[in-house]
Amino acid sequence: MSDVDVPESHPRYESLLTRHRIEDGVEKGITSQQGLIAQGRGEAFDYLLGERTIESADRAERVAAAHLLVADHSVISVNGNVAALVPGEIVELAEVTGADLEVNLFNRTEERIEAIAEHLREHGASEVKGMAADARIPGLDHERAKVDADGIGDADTVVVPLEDGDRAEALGEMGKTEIVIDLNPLSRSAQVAAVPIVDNVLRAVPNMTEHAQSLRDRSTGELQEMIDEFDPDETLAAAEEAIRTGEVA
Ligand code: PTJ
Repeated sequence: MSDVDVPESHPRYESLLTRHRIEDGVEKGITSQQGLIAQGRGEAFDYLLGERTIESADRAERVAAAHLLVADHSVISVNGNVAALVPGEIVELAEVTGADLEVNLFNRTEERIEAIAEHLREHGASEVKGMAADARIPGLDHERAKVDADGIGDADTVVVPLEDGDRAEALGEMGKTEIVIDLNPLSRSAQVAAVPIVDNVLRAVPNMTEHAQSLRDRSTGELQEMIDEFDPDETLAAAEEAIRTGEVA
């Protein structure tokens, strides 16, 4: 079934379209089979959040944009779900903030790395890292630990959407500033992030780009002040509250 088979009047139109994008991703060899399960998990949390960007997530997205603008070297990590859902949007975020793009997979295969890199290039990326895999994240088993020495290995700030908890923790231990996008505020990835963004990657990525565009002319001092004022625990608590009460927090 293709995108056009979903009637726009369907109450869950967006959600069904998203499922098809993930399905297409699996068919193209971009997304892993486990990506389908991850999508279902994400959908459940998105439903509880009212399928909207809550205020605390919008604030986190603004601070994330500030981080990307002040970073010496920022890298956006791309996995099979992100590549299927927001390929053009992630390329645009990288362009606007000067971040590198690196394919970094949980279920790593060389074929999938290459297919994702090609998919990103088709969406306008000029350079995609992740093929060299000449550095390792300490404390992780072999495949998940592979990163590029001049990419995530060297970065001071990393955006990790839909990340696995162990790797998120290990990246944090390397002293990197981690921006995590995850609809589950209780996930370990969100809990260890300097900036947890509890929002759907579909909404979070374009919103981060918009914030980056509007913050571009701010001084480093102003951006740093915004960063210093941010409290990740408050953001997570607000997301939990929104899920429990249905109130915009
Ligand atoms: O492409 P690979 O091999 O790197 O694999 C990617 C997945 C996502 C399959 C892998 O990292 C994985 O298994 O992840 P988990 O452990 O299932 O965690 C995924 C997290 O992302 C869960 O907490 C979901 O709630 C969340 N999530 C799923 N879809 C979205 C999402 N968060 C934001 N936006 C989404 N669209």
